[in-house]
Amino acid sequence: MTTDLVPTPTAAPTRAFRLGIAGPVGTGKSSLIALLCRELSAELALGVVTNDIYTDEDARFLRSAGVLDPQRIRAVETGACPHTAIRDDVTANLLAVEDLEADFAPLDMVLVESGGDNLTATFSPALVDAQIFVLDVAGGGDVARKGGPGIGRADLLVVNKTDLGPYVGVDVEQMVADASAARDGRPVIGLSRTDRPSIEALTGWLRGVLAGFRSGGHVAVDPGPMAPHFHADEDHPGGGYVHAHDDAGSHTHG
Ligand SMILES: Nc1nc2c(ncn2[C@@H]2O[C@H](COP(=O)(O)OP(=O)(O)O)[C@@H](O)[C@H]2O)c(=O)[nH]1
Ligand SMILES: [Mg+2]
Repeated sequence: MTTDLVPTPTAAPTRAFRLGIAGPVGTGKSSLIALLCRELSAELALGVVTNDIYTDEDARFLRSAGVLDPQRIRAVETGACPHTAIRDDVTANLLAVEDLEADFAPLDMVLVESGGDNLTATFSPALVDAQIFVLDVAGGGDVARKGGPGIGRADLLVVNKTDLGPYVGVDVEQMVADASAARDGRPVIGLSRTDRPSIEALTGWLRGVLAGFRSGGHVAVDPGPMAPHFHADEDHPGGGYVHAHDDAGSHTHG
């Protein structure tokens, strides 16, 4: 008799589920986190980590929103290169997440907001178990089609502020369809804080992923590194540097 058919028991995860929220500035990441706290804090123990370049503005916004105990919202100040803190050197973020988990044990979920300085910034799977990439209709209907690692391969793409479609001349259905096509069937949700069914689609997706994580069946997927990009160089006006991230997460400044 062999034991080949005996399933290997999967250890239940002992830490909180970590969810990253990435996307350009102003697309509604902080608002989405506030929304999730409002919707889920009665059923889940939550914590939040924000990343800002020089300030703790996102953390202050979320604390003042009154959706979560302010102590459960921690800010990481990332310095000039915020995408680095969620992908290449995640130490400060991991410490913030682990501190929250220790201070408020047991937490069910920690939400991590990216600094949002670049359209193609993605989280490292070493920091988060799953990531949402947020676009908004005000950014234009073409953005979803243009793609990038987060748009193409994040666990969920949110096309936010669908209520603004008529005002900015964007066909929301078409934008969501273009986004779905760019993602090979990965999920896309058109979201507005004023559209109840869309909020339920978001929380439904999240409950599903969380259930998968708890049963040991969830696998963190890396959307891939961001595109090479250009930073204005403050120390050398008129200058700048190209900054690339390869698969190993190393930097080249040239
Ligand atoms: N019309 C509309 N505006 C929204 C929605 N969600 C967020 N916003 C607004 O978008 C702006 C940027 O939101 P914020 O969450 O700060 O974006 P972040 O920079 O990605 O964190 C704020 O003025 C929000 O009030 C939405 O569903 N509809
Ligand atoms: Mg924000």
